[in-house]
Amino acid sequence: SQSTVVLPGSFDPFTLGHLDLVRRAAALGHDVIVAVSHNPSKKGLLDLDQRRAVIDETLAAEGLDGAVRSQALPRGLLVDFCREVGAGAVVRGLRSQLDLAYEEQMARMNRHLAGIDTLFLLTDAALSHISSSLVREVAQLGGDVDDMLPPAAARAIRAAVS
Ligand code: COD
Repeated sequence: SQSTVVLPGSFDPFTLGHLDLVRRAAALGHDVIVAVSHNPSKKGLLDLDQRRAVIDETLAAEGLDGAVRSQALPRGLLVDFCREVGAGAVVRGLRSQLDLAYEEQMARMNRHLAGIDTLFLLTDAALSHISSSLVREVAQLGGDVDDMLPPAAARAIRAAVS
C-alpha cells in the first residue's frame, strides 16, 4: 500500500510551485493530501472554499485527482491531523535558505510532538521566485500573474481583484 503524506499550506492562491511539489510527491509513490489551512491572516484574498475549488479543479485538469486530494485543515495541530488521516510524513518545499530557517524549526517541533517526519523537496529553480503572498500583491497592484498560476487559480485571482 502507498504511504500517505500531507502537504499543508494556505495556498492563497495555489501556484505552479505548489503544483510542482504535488506532482513530485505523487511521482515518488505517495498518496498526497493537500491540507488547506483556514485564513491565517486578514491579508488573504480567497476564502477556504475558493482555495479548495482551485486546487480540486487543478488536480482534475492535471490528471492528479487519483493520488492527490484536498482537505480542509481543521484548527489545531498539524500533527493531530496527520494522525487522523493516517499520514506518516509532511511534505514541504524549500525555495531558499530562508525557507529552511523557517521550516527547520517547524519540522523539528512536529517530530518532537508526534514523531512525524518532514520530507523536503527543493523547488525547481524556474519556480523559486513564486510565493502566494507576492502573487497576491502583484495581482492587487495590477500586475500580470497568469504565468505563475494554474489556469483555475489565475481565473479565481482575476475575479477576486476585479
Ligand atoms: N515552489 C515550491 N514550493 C513552494 C513554492 C514554490 N514556488 N511556494 C511555496 N511552496 C511550498 C512552501 O514551502 C510550503 O512547503 C508549501 O508550498 C505551502 O506553502 P504555503 O505558503 O501555502 O504554506 P504556509 O507556510 O502558509 O503553511 C503553514 C502551515 C499551515 C503548515 C502551518 O501554519 C501549520 O502547520 N499550521 C497548523 C498548526 C500547527 O500545527 N502549528 C505548529 C506547527 S510546528
